[in-house]
Amino acid sequence: MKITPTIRKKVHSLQQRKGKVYHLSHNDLDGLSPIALSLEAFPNVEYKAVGNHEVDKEVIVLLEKMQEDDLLILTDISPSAKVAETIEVAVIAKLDVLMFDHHLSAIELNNYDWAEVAVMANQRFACGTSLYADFLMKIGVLSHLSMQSLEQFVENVRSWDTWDWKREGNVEPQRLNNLFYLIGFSAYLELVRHMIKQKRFVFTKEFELLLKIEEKRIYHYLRERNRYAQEIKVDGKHVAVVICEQYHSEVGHFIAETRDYLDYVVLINLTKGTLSFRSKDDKLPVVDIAKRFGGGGHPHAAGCAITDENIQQYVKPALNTLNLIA
Ligand SMILES: [Mn+2]
Repeated sequence: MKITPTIRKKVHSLQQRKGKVYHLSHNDLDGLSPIALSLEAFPNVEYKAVGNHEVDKEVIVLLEKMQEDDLLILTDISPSAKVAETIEVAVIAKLDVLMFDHHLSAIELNNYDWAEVAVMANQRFACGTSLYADFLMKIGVLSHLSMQSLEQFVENVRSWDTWDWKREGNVEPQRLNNLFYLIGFSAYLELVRHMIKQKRFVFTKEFELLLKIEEKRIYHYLRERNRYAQEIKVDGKHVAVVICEQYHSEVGHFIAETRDYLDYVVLINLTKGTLSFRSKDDKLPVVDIAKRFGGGGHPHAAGCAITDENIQQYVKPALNTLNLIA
């Protein structure tokens, strides 16, 4: 994001409590982490973390609520082409919006001045948090934090979200994500805001114990989900489908690794009404399938809402686990 005098002026007036920051972000680790940074950078922040299919609706609500002094920040998510056009109209009519995303499916939004979509930055995979942190640091609103701790934190999130941790054999990012799931949104925000003010980004003994227990539980959950995964054929592709209400990235990865012959894996979250598609780097890009159902994401990690069409294709076969239980 190019830091223009207009952006500088806006940030300065927001820091003087003139106007409000509305921060809409993704509801995962890479979505919550930018919110923690906003809460440190600005005195008046209203935030919401949502799933990909809720972005359009929420953006419209916020644009209607916003006043000229306010700023809308989007991180790790992007609106549809249609709602992006609605944002552009609002921006021309004097509302301020900034968006930071790293999903390839949003790359065309770079045509708008208010959007920065980068899959890579500084010769590495980028994430929503790293792009937003770079912006906030450049503009100088995080100088009260410990730079060493902040960098460690952002790198953990980046490494987690891009799977670099797996390639580099670093377990710290995974542990941060485990803790996030364990303690929930608000406790995570509180913890992160505390930790980025410490000299280094390290967990207390209590959190270490919690993590140890959770790691054991995840170990069993992955194996259990793999056991329940049903293999089906969809359009000639070999697919595994399974109901999965938590740790869907890990479950998807685990099943794809264990059953190397699969083209892709579908994780079904019935509570949230979503499908997550996962495939290994050398396999079919699943983002095209997600897009067909109105979703989006990365080439090998994508998602969409459950619809009448995909319920027949993916959800029904996953419920057919009686043969396993018997
Ligand atoms: Mn992300």
